[in-house]
Amino acid sequence: MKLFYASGASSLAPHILLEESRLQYSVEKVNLDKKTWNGGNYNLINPKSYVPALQTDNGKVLTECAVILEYIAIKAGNNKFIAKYDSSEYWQQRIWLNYIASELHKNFISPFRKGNWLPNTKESKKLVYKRVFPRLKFVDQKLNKQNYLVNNTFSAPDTYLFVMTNWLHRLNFGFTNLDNLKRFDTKMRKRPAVQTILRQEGLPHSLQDES
Ligand SMILES: N[C@@H](CCC(=O)N[C@@H](CS)C(=O)NCC(=O)O)C(=O)O
Repeated sequence: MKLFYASGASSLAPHILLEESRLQYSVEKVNLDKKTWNGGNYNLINPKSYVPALQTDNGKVLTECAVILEYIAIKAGNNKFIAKYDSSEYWQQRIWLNYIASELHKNFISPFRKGNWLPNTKESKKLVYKRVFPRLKFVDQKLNKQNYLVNNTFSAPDTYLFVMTNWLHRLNFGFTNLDNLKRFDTKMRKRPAVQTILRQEGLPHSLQDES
């Protein structure tokens, strides 16, 4: 499997899950400004023009972070990162994947930027915080007395949620009134796979704070 990623972008979630899974994989860095990668035009890989994209072993290209995470989790086997299809845990995990994709991920994106980018001005940051805070607060309440989203056990959606808490750091939003999320973020950062991938990806691709 080959993951197309940009440092610190949502592709961080499948990158971490691949590392956790111990499946064989390689990565290709994408330049989101130029839409290029080592092999040329990135839009030929993903015409949607964003990361993540995952090229499977049979050459298919999968897109959409939540779907890629489920695919990796299924490939990893043993229901370790995604529960058995149709179990109540499975549906809870699917609900979280979808919630993070539609209610959090996209709300972190500023309408004032070209492309799907995090906000970069004081005004746009304010607006984004206003939109993400109530949704983050909901997650925070669900994490009360829980280390991870479903059954207190690490699974695929936790990697996606970690991208969101990582963005809280990146945007200097902090964790005021989000104590459980802060605990989650700290816990995730202790996982060896998370440490390895954060080190490998290095500085985020786009955060040039112009405020
Ligand atoms: N719906 C997509 C959104 C992916 C997305 O927004 N990716 C951002 C990085 S987090 C990106 O590549 N933006 C580049 C651009 O739009 O130019 C998903 O869930 O995977």
